Amino acid sequence: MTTLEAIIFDVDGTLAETERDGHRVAFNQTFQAAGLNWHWSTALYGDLLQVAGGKERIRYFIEHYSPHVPEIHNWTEFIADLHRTKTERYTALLKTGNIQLRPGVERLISEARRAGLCLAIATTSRLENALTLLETALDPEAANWFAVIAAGDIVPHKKPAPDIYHYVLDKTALSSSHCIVIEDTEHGLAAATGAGLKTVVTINGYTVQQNFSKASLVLNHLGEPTHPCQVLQGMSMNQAYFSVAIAQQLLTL
Ligand code: XBP
Repeated sequence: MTTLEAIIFDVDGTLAETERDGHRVAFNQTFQAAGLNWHWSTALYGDLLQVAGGKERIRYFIEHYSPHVPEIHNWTEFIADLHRTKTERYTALLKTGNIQLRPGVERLISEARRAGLCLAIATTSRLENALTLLETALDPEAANWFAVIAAGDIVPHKKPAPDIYHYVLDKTALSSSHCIVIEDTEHGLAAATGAGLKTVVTINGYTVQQNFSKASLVLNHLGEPTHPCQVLQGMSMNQAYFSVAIAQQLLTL
C-alpha cells in the first residue's frame, strides 16, 4: 500500500475565498489610489483569473483590455510598484478578519497534524499573503505547521506550470506518490498533476465550470460532520466530509 505522507494545499480559493472579496478589492483600491480609472468588476476578475499572479494579471489587463494608461517609461517597475501597494492593501484587508477559511479546512489540517503528516503550501500568490492568511484565519503560529510554504516568484513559471509543486517535492524530499494536493482551479490542477500528484479539487464560484477531468476527486468543499460536502466527480465517500482516511484511499486507487 502507498502510505499517505503529506497534504499540499493551494491557498487562494482553496483555503479561503480570497479572490473576489480580497485580492480583487485590493487591486481596485490600488488602482484608485494611483489615480487610474481602472475597475475590475466581479465578472471581469473572473476572466482575469485565467492569468496566475498579480503582476502578470495587471500586465495582461493592460495588454488585452486597452485601459487608459498614463505615460510610463518603465512598465515593469510601474507594475511592480502597483503590485507592492496591492499586497499591502490585501494583507491589511486580511487583518480585518473578514476572510475566513472554507468549510473543513481547519478540521483537515488539525487531523493531518494529529496523524503526523507533513503539510505544505504551493501558491502563486506572494509569500506575505499566504502567511497573513494563515496567521489571521487559522492560528498565529500556523506558518510553523507547514514544512514548506512555496509562494509567488520562488519558481520561474507560475501555475499551470508544475514548477511550484516540483519545488515543494524537492524541499520536502517527498515522492509524489505519497502526497495529496488540494486545489480549486483548472490551472492549479494542471500544475499539481503535471508534477505527478493526485489532486482533490474543491470548486468555488469562479471555477465551477472548469474542466477537472484529471482530478482524483471533485467536491464542493471539504465538508464538516455538521455541514456535509457533495461529491461532484470521483468515488463516493461514506461520510460527510473529506478526511485523512479518504486521502489515503485516493492514493491506493
Ligand atoms: C492565486 C493567484 C494569485 C492571486 C494574487 O494563486 O492566482 O495571483 O490572485 O496574488 P493560488 P498576488 O490559487 O496559487 O493560491 O497578487 O500576490 O500574485
